[in-house]
Amino acid sequence: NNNEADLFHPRFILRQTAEKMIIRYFGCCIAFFFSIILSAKALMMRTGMMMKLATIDTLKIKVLESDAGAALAAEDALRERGGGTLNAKCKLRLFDTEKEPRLILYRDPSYWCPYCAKLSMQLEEKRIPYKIEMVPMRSYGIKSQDFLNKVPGGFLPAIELDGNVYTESLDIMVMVDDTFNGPEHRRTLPPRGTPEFEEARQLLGLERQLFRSWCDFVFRGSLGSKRAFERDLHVVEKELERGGKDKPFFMGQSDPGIVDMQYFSHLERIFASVAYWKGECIRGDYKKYPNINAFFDALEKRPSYALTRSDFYTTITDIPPQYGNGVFDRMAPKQHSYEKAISGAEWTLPMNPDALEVKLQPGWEEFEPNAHIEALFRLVNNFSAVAKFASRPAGEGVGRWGTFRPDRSALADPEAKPAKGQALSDVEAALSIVAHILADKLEIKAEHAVTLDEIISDAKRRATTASCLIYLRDRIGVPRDMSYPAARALRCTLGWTVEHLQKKKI
Ligand SMILES: N[C@@H](CCC(=O)N[C@@H](CS)C(=O)NCC(=O)O)C(=O)O
Repeated sequence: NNNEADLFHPRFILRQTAEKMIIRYFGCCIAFFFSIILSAKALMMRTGMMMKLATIDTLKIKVLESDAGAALAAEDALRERGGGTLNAKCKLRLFDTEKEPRLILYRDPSYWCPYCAKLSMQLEEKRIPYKIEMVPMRSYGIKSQDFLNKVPGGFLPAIELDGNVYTESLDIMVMVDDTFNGPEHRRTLPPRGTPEFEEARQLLGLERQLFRSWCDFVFRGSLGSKRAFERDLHVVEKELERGGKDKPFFMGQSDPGIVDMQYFSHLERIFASVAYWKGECIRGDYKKYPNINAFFDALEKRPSYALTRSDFYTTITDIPPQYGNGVFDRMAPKQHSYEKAISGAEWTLPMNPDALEVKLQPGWEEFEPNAHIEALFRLVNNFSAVAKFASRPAGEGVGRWGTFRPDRSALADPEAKPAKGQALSDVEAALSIVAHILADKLEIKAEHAVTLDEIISDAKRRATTASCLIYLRDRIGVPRDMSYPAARALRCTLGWTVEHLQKKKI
């Protein structure tokens, strides 16, 4: 009796509605059932991918089990006792003696002071036992009253020899060469009154001239300054021609002397600044500057220099508080790409082995194979301090030191306080993922991402953690913290982790 009239019969409507409800109800149940199965499966998959994070202590043991990690630990242990090769953390250099050193070198903790670097190389090359006291340059912190009582002007470097304090690096180097003149200490300056001594004096003058024309070119950019700088650099290039391949140092020598020491630290700064601000490549251009490049190839093999050398990023960030900002040559065809490369455009994973940044800085090949181990070793052995340092943007005082003070480094926050609680533990968690990626030889695995997402899922916490990792990434200093290849491995890993945190949680 399904005629039209019945369709509006209340019982019919009721029956129809009940049937619909039953169908809907069962439909919902089935959908609900399947959705539970699917999400349980997804959860199981995610949980399966989630790493059971090894503790930092376990990673410490793991890194020590590798040959490269064990070698780093052994070298650090030697350094503690005054032996081993020089790096920025050394505080005692004994050169096989057991006597208390007569000399204390006061230098900046990061090798950012070029005058400290050259004096340090002389002490190493001459194998003079010495102690090292670290004193911050004014752009990075306040000097102790104790140091200011000794050196009222506060200038670095300074030395204390048998209790007397001396300043002015070149004067110190000459005095040191005269004082430590026995057979166990190679001479670094030709004897006075000889033509070689006169030649050395002239070359020292040429270095000052190059220094001035570099300052004029890079920091003032005055008219004609590029030509003047290049002219001086070519004179230096010509001077280095003398000894040929076997004797790549000034005055045709096979070992570096005071003249070489006077040159290298400013040349190092010249290479980085001219690439960054002017788009010109000097180190690495073997065609145009074969002798300057051969000089550095030889220098980089010397233990007195190998681990005190900086990278371009560190140099271009430590130069401005000392010298002012460079003037960009926007017309130079390569300036923009060099600037981008040096300031970290490619700091992410997977690492690009052909990155322009790497091409601009040759001579680190020895450190490249174990770069990830070196970075991991430094990170895990200093984990809690690194995490606290990185957490500063979530703590207090970041930016206060450098605000309205161009003479102070914008990257330094000597008075900043680390974060506590959640923000600090998030940074620790993110850094622990960074450590795992390094331990996995920089290979990104799904579990790295999933684990990070599980631990830090809240958008605000992710953004805060990302800002902390950026803070750390931009403050890794070469040679202070590690070699350039290790710093690059760590910067790239931090870069990837930041990018991941900045993506929305999936
Ligand atoms: N003519 C001096 C120059 C030394 C110099 O300029 N040192 C800078 C650092 S690169 C310095 O101590 N500046 C004060 C400071 O930063 O505290 C020398 O050769 O020793």
